Amino acid sequence: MTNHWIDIKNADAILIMGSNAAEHHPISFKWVLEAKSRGAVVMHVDPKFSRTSARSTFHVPLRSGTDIAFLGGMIHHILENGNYFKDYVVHYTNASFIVSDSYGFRNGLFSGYDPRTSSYDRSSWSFAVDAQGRVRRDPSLRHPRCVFQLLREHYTRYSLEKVADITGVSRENLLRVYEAYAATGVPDRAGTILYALGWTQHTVGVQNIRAAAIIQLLLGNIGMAGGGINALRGEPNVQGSTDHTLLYHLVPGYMSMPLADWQTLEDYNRANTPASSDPQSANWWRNKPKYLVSLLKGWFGEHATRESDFGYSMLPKLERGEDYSYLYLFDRMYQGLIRGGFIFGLNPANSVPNSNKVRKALDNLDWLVTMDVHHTETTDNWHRPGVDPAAVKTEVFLLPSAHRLEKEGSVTNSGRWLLWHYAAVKPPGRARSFGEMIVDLGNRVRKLYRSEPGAYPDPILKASWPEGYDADEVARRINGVFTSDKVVNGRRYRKGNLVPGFGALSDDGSTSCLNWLYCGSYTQEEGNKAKRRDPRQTPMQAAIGLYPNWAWCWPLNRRILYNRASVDPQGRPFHPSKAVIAWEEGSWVGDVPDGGWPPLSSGKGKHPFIMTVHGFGQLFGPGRVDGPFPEHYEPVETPVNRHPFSGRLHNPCYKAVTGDLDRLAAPADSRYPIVLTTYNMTEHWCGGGETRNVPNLLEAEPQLYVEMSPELAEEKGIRNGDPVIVESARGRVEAIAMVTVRMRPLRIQGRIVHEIGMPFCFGWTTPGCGDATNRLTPSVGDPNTSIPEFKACLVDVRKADRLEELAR
Ligand SMILES: Nc1nc2c(c(=O)[nH]1)N[C@H]1C(S)=C(S)[C@@H](COP(=O)(O)OP(=O)(O)OC[C@H]3O[C@@H](n4cnc5c(=O)[nH]c(N)nc54)[C@H](O)[C@@H]3O)O[C@H]1N2
Ligand SMILES: Nc1nc2c(c(=O)[nH]1)N[C@H]1C(S)=C(S)[C@@H](COP(=O)(O)OP(=O)(O)OC[C@H]3O[C@@H](n4cnc5c(=O)[nH]c(N)nc54)[C@H](O)[C@@H]3O)O[C@H]1N2
Ligand SMILES: [Mo]
Repeated sequence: MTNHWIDIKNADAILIMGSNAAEHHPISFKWVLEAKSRGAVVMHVDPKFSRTSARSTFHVPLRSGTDIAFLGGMIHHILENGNYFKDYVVHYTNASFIVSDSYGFRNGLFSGYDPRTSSYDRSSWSFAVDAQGRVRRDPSLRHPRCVFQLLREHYTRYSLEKVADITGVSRENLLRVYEAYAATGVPDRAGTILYALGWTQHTVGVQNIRAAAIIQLLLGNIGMAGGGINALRGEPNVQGSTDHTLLYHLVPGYMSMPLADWQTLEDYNRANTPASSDPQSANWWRNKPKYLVSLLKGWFGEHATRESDFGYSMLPKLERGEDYSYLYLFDRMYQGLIRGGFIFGLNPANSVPNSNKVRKALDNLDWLVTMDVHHTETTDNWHRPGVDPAAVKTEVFLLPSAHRLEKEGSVTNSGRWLLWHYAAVKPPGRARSFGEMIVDLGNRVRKLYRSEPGAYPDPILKASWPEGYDADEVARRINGVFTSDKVVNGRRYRKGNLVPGFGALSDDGSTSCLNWLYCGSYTQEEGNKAKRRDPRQTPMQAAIGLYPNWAWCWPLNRRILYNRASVDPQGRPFHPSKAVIAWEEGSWVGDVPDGGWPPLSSGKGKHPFIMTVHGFGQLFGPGRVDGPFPEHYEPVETPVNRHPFSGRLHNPCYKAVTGDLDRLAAPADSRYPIVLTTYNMTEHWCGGGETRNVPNLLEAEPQLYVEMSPELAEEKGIRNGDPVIVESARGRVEAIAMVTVRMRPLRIQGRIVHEIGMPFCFGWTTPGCGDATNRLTPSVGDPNTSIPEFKACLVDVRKADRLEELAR
């Protein structure tokens, strides 16, 4: 989230799209309702009517996978009706930048596309520069090659008629949302966008969010109280684990994983440290070498020296273009390329797409170590229905592991707050926390390497590895310490002292830090700030619900990101009664400003979007692999075979795993005419491995069901409560029909398209509840993130004569 939970109450308009916030993020929704009671309009745009819709001002159904068309129409509406916040757009976004002549867009493809590799050479998506190397700008926004005009041109194609044709949303409903939301494009109103999986789990997932960013920048809603783009994160601590890198292509703190073409630290820094010649651009990532060297110090301790490139050579290097996300991992496993592995608190046999294939892939392992609190479809894979356990070679270990209530540590919430959790009870029996198991395992491997050195022992033996696991010690290492005595800002620090903030991190080896974003969370003076529970605030902070002394948030306890965009160039808040920061008597008050420089008008200020090279919010965003402007493309499996205004039906860069079990339906495939979307459920948690073992939750939601409209049910001769079979090109699933007006038939390109919805939390280890919905979903994903397209695929549904799975 750019903002945080409480801040939602400050919004005048709330667009919830791609999330069932009321059911899956009840704390967010508490603040949504607070905003509503203060007069905010709350809009839910979602294929399914849910409890979120019920409490919104209104709900608008749309076809899964068509959000860019919907949002593109909104961009068009904002530009045509002049609803944008002109001063903000001119001063703070790249609307005025002139784009180089090499950039182009034709018939659904941006310039630089190579059909052989299905990827873009992005060099043509650049800006025109002057003789000093500075980007050319036209603040009047009239230049035909300026971003503003190219944006207008791109989205002129998204007329109401075309958008209605794609999304299935009526013109009236489109206008209702557009008008209500565009009304926030004035200085003293703010709108927020709340999204989650309904946006990310698509082959255009990242571009869905880019489209939202464009809208928020046009309306001047970023940096404002009640504004922002707010990802409602999922699993407890998914924010923390992303920050600390559960993703294969990053190292902690959102820095790139080394690639094979960057053999030395110098290569890495050259490729990854952006340069800006504009003195008014903070270009924050220019500091990356300091963060990387401090990270290497954290990993390799005394072995990280300048002479050894701080241990950089010991890091594994990825081949450019190789994908190690789980779609590809399970494919490699299926191909027999992986011999063994560890699975911690994850139930891929249920939660990963095309789970028939995933289950077969697991059979190919020689050994598998699982760590869970229960038996799941993954831990017990070799007992699954229709399989002879004796025929599966895998040796499986199930290590009893502590439940989250049985261990202490920090959890980072969606608002980037670090919150310390204490263990409520000790784990039973011999169960231990993941941390303890990993540290112990690491030490045993180190011991083995010492006694019988294998190939290349260095990364293992030279790692700065603790003797035992201690959450507090890890928190200190994450914050970072000085590795030699040092004076910073006139203060003397001793070796081993905690680093006060990332401004003090250095690339000379004098600091170690496991995550620069968390630097400042644990200090000499205040200790572990994740433990702070102090409600004090100033009246200005109280006016917007900011609690700066409650816990700590990254970066530097800044609660609202890009908050210098909430003030004019003189430092005066655009919205005085909901000011986030203000320049008063020579300093900033309110939230922690993103950079303490004086206001821009002083000539010594910096542009507010400090994480971008130039310092401007990116309407034109050349950083994504699939285009600088979001473009509507159909899901990989789509009920239509024609794009109403382009020659490209699909995202030309989408990721797909190919193999004998990765069958896909053709566009408008007559065998699979129905759109399927999948979702979480209030009463269960994700794959259900935990909640199906909680009797009252299982009693509340005992069985896999399919939500379908009465119109579709009638067409198929299905009644509420009937057993049905849902089939895709990949699998077949039994479920109970839930006939409900919550699902609506949609009019798409002149004909009726039906969409159905299913939860994915049921699995065969719980008798009688049904089995994985993910046997239906495809292994295709977003080209930037490889997140699977769980939210839209094609199926057919028919009445079943006989129950098998559900009767088991
Ligand atoms: N009780 C409970 N709470 C949970 C979870 C749980 O399992 N149970 N899971 C947690 C986790 S890990 C996560 S990631 C979050 C998930 O939180 P959410 O993303 O809110 O949950 P989902 O149910 O997956 O999907 C959200 C909505 O997206 C809609 N949708 C589907 N396709 C589209 C589309 O193409 N466009 C749009 N606009 N909407 C679409 C669905 O109809 C659904 O209403 O919830 C977390 N909270
Ligand atoms: N079709 C479809 N598939 C999806 C999604 C979707 O929307 N549609 N959503 C995706 C998303 S967003 C997510 S996050 C994944 C989730 O997928 P998974 O991570 O596979 O599912 P979970 O059920 O959250 O948990 C996995 C295991 O962790 C165990 N566990 C829970 N708490 C603890 C604990 O405290 N300690 C230990 N040791 N173990 C514990 C549980 O018993 C469970 O077996 O599913 C993804 N899959
Ligand atoms: Mo999730």
